[in-house]
Amino acid sequence: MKTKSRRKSLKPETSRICLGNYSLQNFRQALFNENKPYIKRSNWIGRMALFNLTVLMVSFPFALGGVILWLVTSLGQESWFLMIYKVLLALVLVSGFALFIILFVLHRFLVPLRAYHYSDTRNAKIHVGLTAYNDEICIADAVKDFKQNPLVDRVIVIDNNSKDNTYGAAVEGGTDFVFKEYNQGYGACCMRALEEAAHGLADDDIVILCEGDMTFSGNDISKFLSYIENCDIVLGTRATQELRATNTQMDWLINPANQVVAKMIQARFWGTRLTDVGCTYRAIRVGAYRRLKPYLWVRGNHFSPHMFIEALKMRMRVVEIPVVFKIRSGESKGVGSNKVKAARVALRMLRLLYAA
Ligand SMILES: Nc1nc2c(ncn2[C@@H]2O[C@H](COP(=O)(O)OP(=O)(O)OP(=O)(O)O)[C@@H](O)[C@H]2O)c(=O)[nH]1
Ligand SMILES: [Mg+2]
Repeated sequence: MKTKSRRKSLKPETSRICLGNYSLQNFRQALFNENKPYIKRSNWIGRMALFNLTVLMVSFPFALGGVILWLVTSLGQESWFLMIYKVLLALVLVSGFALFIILFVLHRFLVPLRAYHYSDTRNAKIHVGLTAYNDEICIADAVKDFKQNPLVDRVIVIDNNSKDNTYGAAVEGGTDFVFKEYNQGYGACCMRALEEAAHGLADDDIVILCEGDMTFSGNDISKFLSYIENCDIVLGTRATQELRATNTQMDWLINPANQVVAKMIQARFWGTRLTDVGCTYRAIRVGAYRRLKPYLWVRGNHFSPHMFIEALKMRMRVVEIPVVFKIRSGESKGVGSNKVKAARVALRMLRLLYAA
């Protein structure tokens, strides 16, 4: 029989929340209800911030272009040019100032900060859900990588209509369950992985979502656990260069593009630091997943930000941590190899953000 090693809590005893006669679940519900009146207000303030950031991002390059034209051509003598230039300059100054006021004054005084929260994870069960699509070449190694971690109770693989022997390879790798997901798409596969991994778990248990392509490391689970003591969702970020192999999909274009979209989401949901929008590797408390589940619907490649945008709309505590990111084994089906596909996915992510 498998024995699970006991993790040492990283927090001193004094930092525990005293629950008295209340269950942890009641306490969580109380925190959620406490946030409820501010959900609407923080969403409106966030939309105003995003609007001003958009105006700033669009007008700034034009204003810069205007300065260059003014310096190197004789357009500075034309009254129509000066008029356009003044409008652009006004847009930059007004939107920049408004953004500053919204984020650092309005937000600070109209939306209360989320209270510090701690809940023990020592007795939490941990189930890992791995996505797989024609990943015969790597899924067995990915399963073994997570199974070798003594903190993990169960590894589940979701086979998304693979044409190769992904199913057999997952079984060979020692997975506890393999499920077939017939709705095609990265998002559909992730949603099924979350659902199957959460099955039979209590609200305080933890589900880890990851890709079965060996880009991530099973050893990183302890990092997620250190932070999930204090929040509902821990997202991985692949933006930390020191933890990333060279020649991964996070190249000269994907990495900065990810960071720009992440910062736009950060402005919209001020208070949560974000640097990556496409990292599948994440941990979520099962209770938080159950609250979030009715709002998850994206089946495509833009599922990753969709999940945390919905969580942030509900004012869940979301923390991002650096994770190891390696070169993919096997063929890339996502944005890794195709910049046109990457641009399409980025536009869908932005559409989600503006609709939020
Ligand atoms: N793209 C894609 N991925 C799917 C699908 N169904 C499941 N997946 C899984 O979702 C994960 C993401 O796909 P990847 O091919 O790794 O794409 P990526 O992560 O954007 O890029 P690379 O890691 O560089 O290949 C992998 O684990 C896939 O096996 C699907 O229909 N399309
Ligand atoms: Mg991948």
